[in-house]
Amino acid sequence: MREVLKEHGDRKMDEVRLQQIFGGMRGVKSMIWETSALDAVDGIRFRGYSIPELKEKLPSREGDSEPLPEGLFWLMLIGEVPTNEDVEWLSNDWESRRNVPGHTLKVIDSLPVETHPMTQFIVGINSMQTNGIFSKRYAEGMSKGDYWDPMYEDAMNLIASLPQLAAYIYRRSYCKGDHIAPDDSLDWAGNFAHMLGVSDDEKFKSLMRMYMTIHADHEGGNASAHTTHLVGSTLSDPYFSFAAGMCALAGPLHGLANQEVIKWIFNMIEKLGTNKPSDDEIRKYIHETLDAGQVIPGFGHAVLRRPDPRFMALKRFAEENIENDPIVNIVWKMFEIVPPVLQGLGKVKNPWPNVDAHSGSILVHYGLDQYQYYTVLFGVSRALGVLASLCWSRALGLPLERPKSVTFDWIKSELER
Ligand code: NMX
Ligand code: MLT
Repeated sequence: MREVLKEHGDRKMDEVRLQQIFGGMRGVKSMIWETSALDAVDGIRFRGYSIPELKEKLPSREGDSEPLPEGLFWLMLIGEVPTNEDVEWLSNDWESRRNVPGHTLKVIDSLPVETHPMTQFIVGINSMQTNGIFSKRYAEGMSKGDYWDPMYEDAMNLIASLPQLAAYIYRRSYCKGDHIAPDDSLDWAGNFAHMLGVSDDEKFKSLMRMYMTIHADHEGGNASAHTTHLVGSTLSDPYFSFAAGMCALAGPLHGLANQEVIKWIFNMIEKLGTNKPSDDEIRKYIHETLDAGQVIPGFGHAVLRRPDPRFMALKRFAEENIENDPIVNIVWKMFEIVPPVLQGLGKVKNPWPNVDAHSGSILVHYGLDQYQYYTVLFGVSRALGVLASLCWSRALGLPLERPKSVTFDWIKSELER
């Protein structure tokens, strides 16, 4: 990195147009992110591997064909496809690191039980910062060259603890606090499914493994990754940085869209009085939503210009494992009906479904119909990518992020020049 910068540091890599300054910085190349890269047409690649390639190459658990998220984390952090032994080591390492402190459970319990699960999740993560090693080592006086080490320790400890924290929130919110102890014979995602206690069907564990894999990373510019990166660049530790990223994920244009999709479908079913709406009924409901000045959740994307490969992976899972489910059927009908309607508006750059359009329908099928919880699932997965990247940011010694803002007067004066 140093050599390349020394030789080519002033090489132009991009230019910024006025519409990008006002338009949420779409497409402006401005950060380095090694764990994954997003192509507008082909979608996400993790260290060069597409989602179908991950399914083929990453280790899976005996009796299951879905990849283990441990394997993806290894690939993102190290850049190599792990062996079965590597993944087993990582599973055991996370198991030994799992530690949700008692005071975190108390802090969560002190919130009203109807508190949105994302609020509970973010409060919980921040309260676990007392476990932080980076901040302690920094306070003691640590050399810059050592930053990556406690960063890695915090990232690993946090990832190890997130399923238990998240499951605690689920059981507290929806199961009268009847908590389920971890089963250490299971892998990270399988154990998460077990602690949620939603379904005894082994396929639910399989779903969680693939869900935790496909949501893990979406290059660095998305709001949750970018927020984690920005906050981390101040040398805030992984607990603070990831909690900040989760605040970004909780927005309805980002991760919260997964709950909005099922809310939208449930409202439509209630209004129509049937869970088998006709195409015309769905089309009419879509127009009503648009006429009310609202977006169709789960459709569109800031970068993608084709159906999201994560949507297609979930569709493949549903086709293989679910037969004739009313909510899944509605999602498939929407895949046909929504894009031409959005295209007809003449302003939507991507009319195709994103990951959030499909994920909820499969969760409902297995009994997880408390849609306010869905973004927590997305968040547990997103930890894998953003925390692997945070380790790299400290290892590379990337500086404080501090782009330039301008005033409208400055822009007008530039235009007059
Ligand atoms: N329904 C209705 N209108 C839409 C939609 C949609 N699904 N998607 C984009 N538009 C509108 C958008 O609101 C904007 O309108 P206006 O000019 O009146 O403000 C116009 O189309 C142009 O927007 P785009 O440039 O196509 O999209 P942009 O990059 O600004 O935003 C999203 C991307 C994802 C925020 C947007 O497509 C959206 O709001 N989608 C619905 C929410 C959603 O599914 N979010 C999840 C994204 C994935 N994730 O998990 O984070
Ligand atoms: C994501 O997974 O972060 C979303 O698809 C949003 C994005 O990439 O901008």
